[in-house]
Amino acid sequence: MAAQEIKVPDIGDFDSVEVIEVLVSEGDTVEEEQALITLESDKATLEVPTTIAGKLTELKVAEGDTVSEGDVIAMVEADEEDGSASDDDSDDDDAGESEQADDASDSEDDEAESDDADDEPEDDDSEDDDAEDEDAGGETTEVKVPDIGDFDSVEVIEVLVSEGDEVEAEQALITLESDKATLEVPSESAGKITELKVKEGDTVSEGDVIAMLESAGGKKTGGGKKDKSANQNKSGDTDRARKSDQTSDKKADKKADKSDEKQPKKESRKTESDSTDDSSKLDDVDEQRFGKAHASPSVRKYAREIGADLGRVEGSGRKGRITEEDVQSYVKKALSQVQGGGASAAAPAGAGGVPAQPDIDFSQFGEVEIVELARIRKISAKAVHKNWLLIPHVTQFDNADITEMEAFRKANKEKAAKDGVKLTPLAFMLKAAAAALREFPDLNSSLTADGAALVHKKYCNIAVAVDTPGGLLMPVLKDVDQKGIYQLARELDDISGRARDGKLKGDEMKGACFSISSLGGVGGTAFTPIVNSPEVGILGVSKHSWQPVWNGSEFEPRLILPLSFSYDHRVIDGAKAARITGFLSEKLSDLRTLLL
Ligand code: CAO
Repeated sequence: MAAQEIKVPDIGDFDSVEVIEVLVSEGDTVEEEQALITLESDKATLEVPTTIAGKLTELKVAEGDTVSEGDVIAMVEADEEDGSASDDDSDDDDAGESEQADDASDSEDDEAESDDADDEPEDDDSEDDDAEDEDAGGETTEVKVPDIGDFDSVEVIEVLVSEGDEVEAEQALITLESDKATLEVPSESAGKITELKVKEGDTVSEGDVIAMLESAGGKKTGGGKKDKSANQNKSGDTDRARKSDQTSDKKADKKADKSDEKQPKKESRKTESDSTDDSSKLDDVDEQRFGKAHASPSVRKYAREIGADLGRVEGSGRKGRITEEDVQSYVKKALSQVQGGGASAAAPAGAGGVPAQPDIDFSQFGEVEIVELARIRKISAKAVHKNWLLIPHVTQFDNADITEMEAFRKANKEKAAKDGVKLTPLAFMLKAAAAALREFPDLNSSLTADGAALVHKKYCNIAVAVDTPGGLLMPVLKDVDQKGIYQLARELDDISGRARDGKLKGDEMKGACFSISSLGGVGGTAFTPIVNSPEVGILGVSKHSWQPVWNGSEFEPRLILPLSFSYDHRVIDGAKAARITGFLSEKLSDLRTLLL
């Protein structure tokens, strides 16, 4: 059987379009409607499908070539069973009965569609004529969908402008996406958008008015006129395209579907836009980012079907194009993250784009030993991962001059020890933190689950990070504001000791309003502690050191304590955070202020 030419169909108002991807190879068996190549202009990406099923015997184009309507891109030897059909395709007059029926339904469909078009847009057209006439003296014109090739009822996936926007000539106003193409509809001239006639989720066809444009330069050359000539051209082009294009059952099915949809055209538009509003469907998909992703229409369609956010997928194709395999491996990774448990399982919805931990066989590089994580470490790993992902963190650094505080502590340390109290700087910090929680009520709060309100707490419980052999624990000291420094030091010693010995009770780690993590006994100059949700702040304390401080006339040695205050930026602003650390610094620098 002789191979048949597969040509570039009517691709609308474009020519010399670049072949950016060849999706098949010579010798491949192809299905009818299977995309063979992807074309990309500066405004559109579209796929050229084969019109017949069979064996691809020759490819006539390569990536980087440019093609126009009618160019032969490949030779396909039709399958035996498809032979008659494809013969029919190549010669409409020979069309078999069933295809005639298809054609008939096509033409009925077309008629019905043009009726539809007549119902609404014809009025618009006459208005348009008026508008054009007025254009000679007036300024507002209709911006219409231009010749978009062999497509109609194409979905508006993005509206790129708003009413009142000033636009440049050629600026894209909306993005359309069919199962074969995505393309932008530009404004033909500069001006102001006075009215938008479409919204995301609507479907449009050639000639539909998408916006009203108040021309910037007075006279408008008339998108309408150009559209009209495009329309006239198109009727010929479209017929030709139909003949050389597919009259497959698939298409007939699609047409049938369309005619079903078509009846209540406005209603179906509404439904589509309603479904766009369905948050469960597109909850995690950033539509703007999705729209900008570099991917072919079929990959876009595929991503939409499976709910993958293309904007998060890394493209491995030429110039970073996203392939179907890229989408698959993105989804696979996201799923393995959720199903695999471990720290990632705690990731909240919407954090699905976090790459999964790769499973690496390190033994290929040298000897290794697998050590199971302790139970506490596993639990705290989940918690810190969740908090890290959920909370927008900022850390404010500051210093406190604790020269006097340390002198006071040291002077009382021995006496305290006789009373069985280990007096460390942390007890003073607990007291200063309690004062800050009282002074800044938002610091002693939690966001409600819907993020719409703050729960202000009237009690003052502070958790302290304790380094234990099994991992990090956060026992809670209750009612810190009501206790003296000795008592706090005693309780701290007791609770941290029991934490290390694994003797804490469950409720001793609950109900904290705020946390302190002190690495002062260990070392370091600063760090960024992670807030423990639902708390909104945590104070990190590093090792104090003697530093020269200018007192106005000379440098003086002062004992400086570094503070690292991490906070939830949804609740606390930067300025307030700086005030909080300033407050803490002041309290620690002069303990007498704690009495005020
Ligand atoms: N700068 C310098 N020295 C400090 C200090 C500071 N900021 N804070 C404490 N020290 C000193 C103490 O004074 C003590 O020395 P002396 O005995 O001479 O007085 C010594 O360091 C050891 O103190 P400590 O660690 O026993 O007691 P503490 O009250 O300071 O801390 C506890 C108790 C439970 C917080 C601590 O043992 C601990 O586990 N710290 C680790 C916390 C942690 O891992 N945080 C990171 C979590 S991830 O965010």
